[in-house]
Amino acid sequence: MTGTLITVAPTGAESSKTDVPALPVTLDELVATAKECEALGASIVHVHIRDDDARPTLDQGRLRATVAALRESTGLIVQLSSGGAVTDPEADRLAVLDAEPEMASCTMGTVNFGDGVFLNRWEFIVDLHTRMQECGIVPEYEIFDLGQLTTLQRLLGKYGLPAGGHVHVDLVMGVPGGMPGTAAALVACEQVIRDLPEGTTFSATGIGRSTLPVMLASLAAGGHLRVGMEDTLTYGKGRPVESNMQLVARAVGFAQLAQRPPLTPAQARELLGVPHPAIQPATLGRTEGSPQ
Ligand code: KMH
Ligand code: ZN
Repeated sequence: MTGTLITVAPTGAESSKTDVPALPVTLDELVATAKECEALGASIVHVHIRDDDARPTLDQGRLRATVAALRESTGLIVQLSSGGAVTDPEADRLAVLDAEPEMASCTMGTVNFGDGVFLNRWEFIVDLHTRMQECGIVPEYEIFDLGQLTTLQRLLGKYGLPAGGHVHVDLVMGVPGGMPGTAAALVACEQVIRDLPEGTTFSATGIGRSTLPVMLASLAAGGHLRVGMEDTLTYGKGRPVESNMQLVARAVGFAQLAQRPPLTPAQARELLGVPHPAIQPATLGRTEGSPQ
């Protein structure tokens, strides 16, 4: 597979709508963003949701409605965040899986996260991994520091491969408290990823100003890309990001320059071992002029 998997992480749990008016926080905004990003070349959407006051929430009803709406309107792989916000309790984070996404994130360790702590105890990691195995949800293992790759190796050795049998890792680089967003750190991770099960793939995202070096390093090292306003709010020096689409379009451009064009959602499913969705996107099988 020579193409590039492009994940869009449009919202996150850290930025406020007041500070960042372009952040998609309502279901309508999220769905519209997802559709546009899919048209540009994204194949996965990494989802955090907000409540009526635009605050991060893991409300079960909203999560289910979000999964249904994204499936209805897009062909993207829907990946719910089980990380939530640093304040979310473990039980609520585990319950995210009850919303039956095709994928969910699964972080491999505790990390200082700016002024907060993103807590991921070993027992909780095991719970997430084994619940996802039971439910047939494909994990994306989130890695904030080098040693978390060794934790993943231990997890897979003790509890076996994830649903779908394929291991996919996302390097989240440049979080204040985690590994730096540099080419050197990415290469160090890539060396350890070689010790994971054969065929393991990785994507990478650089927080803030590390977005460009991480994107370029990932493409050069054979990795995939995650971009979006969860991770980056500045497009260039003194230039706020206008939209998630702007970030996806830039990633698509770099991927094409690297001769590794974006994978379609169907190709991404094949790569990651994600089954085709039970509910077909509404656009499939629709002929021109048929009712919407
Ligand atoms: N919001 C961070 C505390 C994930 O989505 O799994 C955790 C996070 C990771 O964003
Ligand atoms: Zn996230």
